[in-house]
Amino acid sequence: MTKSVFLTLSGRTNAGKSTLLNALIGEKIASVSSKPQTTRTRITGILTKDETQYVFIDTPGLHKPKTKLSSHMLKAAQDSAKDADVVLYVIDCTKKLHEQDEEMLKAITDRHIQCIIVVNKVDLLTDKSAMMPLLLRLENTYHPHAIIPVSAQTKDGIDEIMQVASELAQPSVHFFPDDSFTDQPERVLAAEMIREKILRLLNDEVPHGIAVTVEKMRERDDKDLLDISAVIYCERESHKGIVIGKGGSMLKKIASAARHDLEQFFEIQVNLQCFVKVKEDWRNKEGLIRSFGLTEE
Ligand SMILES: Nc1nc2c(ncn2[C@@H]2O[C@H](COP(=O)(O)OP(=O)(O)OP(=O)(O)O)[C@@H](O)[C@H]2O)c(=O)[nH]1
Ligand SMILES: [Mg+2]
Repeated sequence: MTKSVFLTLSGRTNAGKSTLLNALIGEKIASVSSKPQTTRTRITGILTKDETQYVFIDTPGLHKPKTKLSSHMLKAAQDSAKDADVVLYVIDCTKKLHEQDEEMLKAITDRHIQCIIVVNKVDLLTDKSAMMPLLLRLENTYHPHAIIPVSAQTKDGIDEIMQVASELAQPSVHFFPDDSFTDQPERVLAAEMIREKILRLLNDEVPHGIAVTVEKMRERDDKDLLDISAVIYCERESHKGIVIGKGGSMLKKIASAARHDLEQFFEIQVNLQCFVKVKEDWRNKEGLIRSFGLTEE
């Protein structure tokens, strides 16, 4: 008899949801960076172990929206958690509980959604007993199904999450092929890998105003080489200069870091070409947000 369970990762921006998704499924499919609001859309990670299929849904982090794009992101995050069967609510143990944490945990509890609270980044605590007051408070206020301290970075505690998840699986068909680990199209995965490098290499507002689309992705007939051509959209002319850098140096750095990841992921040599264009203030234009695939269907 086959089983399945859908688990939605929810929590504040930067709590480590995408790092956790990658750790859970053992493949790097979601972008991770130290900048807030890294994840922009729902990302599905799939893991099939024996008879059970686990479907993890990564969502944009909870934040205070400042643009139309970030309002869409917040809505996607809130709707996903409220529609979930099981929520993995991720908290950064080095931060104070935020009012958005409290609001979301209350909404989840009120809806009787199964909730596993994942207290992340425990590797940063020298004294583990320092998180006891937080754990007690969470237990007493929200009575979650489980509270699991983990480090998504060192993978400490991942087995415990899988154990609890397996107990929540219900008899059902598998909704995805057993050998797939995401439903993201390859072009979207490739574009996200490039965007992640921009988030990591650039600062201030520049990386948040970037969208990346992959226009072409084709394997050569005559050799083992994958040609990828991507467009990096900036929201201002001045940002375009920053992305390109002096004599093209920044764009070279971005492309070379992205190529390294793409080659590892697709297990083939990659020829990556990146072009930089400007779409003035696109994060506040509904049509452009939609054209980049950043709205919920
Ligand atoms: N030390 C430590 N750092 C972590 C851990 N998990 C994530 N991080 C770091 O925290 C930062 C944010 O991680 P993400 O996985 O991008 O966080 P997120 O919750 O997906 O963020 P949004 O997509 O913005 O909602 C990155 O710099 C990660 O490397 C952890 O267990 N320990
Ligand atoms: Mg994320």
